[in-house]
Amino acid sequence: ETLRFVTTNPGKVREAEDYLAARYAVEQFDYDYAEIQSDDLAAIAARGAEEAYDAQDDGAPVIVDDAGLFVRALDGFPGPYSSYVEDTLGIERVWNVAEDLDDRRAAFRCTVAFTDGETTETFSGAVQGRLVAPRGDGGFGYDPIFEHDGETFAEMDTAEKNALSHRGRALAKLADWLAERE
Ligand code: ITT
Ligand code: NA
Repeated sequence: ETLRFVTTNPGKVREAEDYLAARYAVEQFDYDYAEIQSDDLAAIAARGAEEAYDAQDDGAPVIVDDAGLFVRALDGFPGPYSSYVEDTLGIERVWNVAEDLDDRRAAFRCTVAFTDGETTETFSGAVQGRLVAPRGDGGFGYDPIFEHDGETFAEMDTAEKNALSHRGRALAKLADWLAERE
């Protein structure tokens, strides 16, 4: 059975394979759903999943993944604006801002929304870390400046990142829920 992962980001699909490939053929669905203005990642993801579900023709289940970087000393900024900030400032300049902070703690948060047209469920995960000067060339997005236990996410391979990450935690909950429904 096909599962469409609605995202413009192939890095997310790569990370999801580990959790979903046993059950589904995971296909990237490069559809830009309307992100509603909200600071609630679960609300954004659930609405996005339902919109994308309706936009395909064959009724395959879909998932949407909405994530962000929340910097503690900046009251959670960029949070829901993480994508815009990465595209405009870029991670080097985010690091330049973070470098001037005494407290460089940050968290990644992720919500995955699943819908099969009948049931919509959301699953969330978070991971704490701190911002550092960029290191590593794995992963994507803010991974080079996010350090957890001495390693940046960009220095980890997919399995290591998944075992710790916001997305890995959300996907593990989704996989458990899917297994229980069978
Ligand atoms: P889609 O919305 O099409 O899925 P996106 O990359 O814009 O792709 P998000 O809005 O969820 O996805 O991501 C917000 C930002 O956070 C964006 O700049 C991502 O690169 C970044 N991001 C998300 N997950 C990340 C992760 O695991 N590691 C590093 N950066 C991440
Ligand atoms: Na997005």
